[in-house]
Amino acid sequence: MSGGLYSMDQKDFDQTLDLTSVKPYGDTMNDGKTQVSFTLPVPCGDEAIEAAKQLMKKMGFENPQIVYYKELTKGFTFFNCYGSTVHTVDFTTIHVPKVESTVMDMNETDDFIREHIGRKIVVLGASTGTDAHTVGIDAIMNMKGYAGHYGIERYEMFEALNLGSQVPNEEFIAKAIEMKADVLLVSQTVTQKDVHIKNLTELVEMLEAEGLRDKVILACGGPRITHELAQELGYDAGFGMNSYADDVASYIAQELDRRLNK
Ligand code: B12
Repeated sequence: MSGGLYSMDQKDFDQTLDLTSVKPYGDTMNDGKTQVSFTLPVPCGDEAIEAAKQLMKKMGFENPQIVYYKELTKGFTFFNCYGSTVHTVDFTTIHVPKVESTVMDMNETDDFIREHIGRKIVVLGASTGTDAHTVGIDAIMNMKGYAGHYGIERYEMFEALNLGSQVPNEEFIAKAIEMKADVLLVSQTVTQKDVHIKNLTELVEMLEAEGLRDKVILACGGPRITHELAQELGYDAGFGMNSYADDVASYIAQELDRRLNK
């Protein structure tokens, strides 16, 4: 994203900004000021503070300051640190793959489906595998909605079922077959030891084995999911933090239209 709005607004703001070598901003442009927090598995004390400072320097921070530290439990110390990073990035060369669709509100999406699909779209959602987090998938599907955005259950032109959390992939697929689902929505929150990768990949492999993969729109979401990762794992789309039902509902409607009518 080079030029355009950014350079105009920012030029008025500060003449010293160079989008080809951007670094964090604290008090003055290009000061690199950054806040970092971490825990070291060492006893709380002067040696721990010195270790944290040395680490900050190795991470590329000049003038490291430990502004807060506290023993978490015996043998573990938590730190808040400030420092000035020496590193920069070239903002003008950044390209992030994103879901390509026009975001519409609930009524616009319902109208779009009536006009282009002519029937309700069947959506099945769940937080799958061992993942116990329900709030993300609820935010997308729940009738009451989330942060002012009604969930997919509220839309007139979706028939939606949310199976909740810890749904095994076998059960998820069996329900999808029973409902003749057009769309499968998978939520994954826990990413420790890459458990999400294993689970998301397993679902794709099972759908392929059942001959179902090409018959559904398959999307996943979660705080550490990106569209790029989702596509790498064999999904049609991925939605990360700050995504809402409007985003995914618009995408589903337009993607199904592309598949059925183009
Ligand atoms: C609430 C919570 C819990 C609750 C969950 C209750 C429930 N019913 O959901 C409980 C206490 C059960 C819990 C348990 C655990 N938790 Co927890 N939990 C959280 C917490 C505090 C909030 C999560 C949340 O609700 N976010 C709000 C929702 C709205 O945001 P979201 O999920 O990101 O969803 C949005 C987007 O991501 C996206 N989205 C999400 N899903 C989908 C799906 C689709 C299809 C689409 C389109 C979009 C989409 O849209 C949503 C709206 O914008 C987070 C920390 C945090 N502050 O985030 C930790 C956190 C997620 N938990 C964590 C962990 C480690 C666990 C446990 C493993 C802890 C343990 N050792 O037992 C267990 C997991 C057990 C299991 N088997 O899964 C870690 C995960 C770390 C990691 N990288 O893996 C976190 C980050 C805490 C931390 N800092 O360590 N947890």
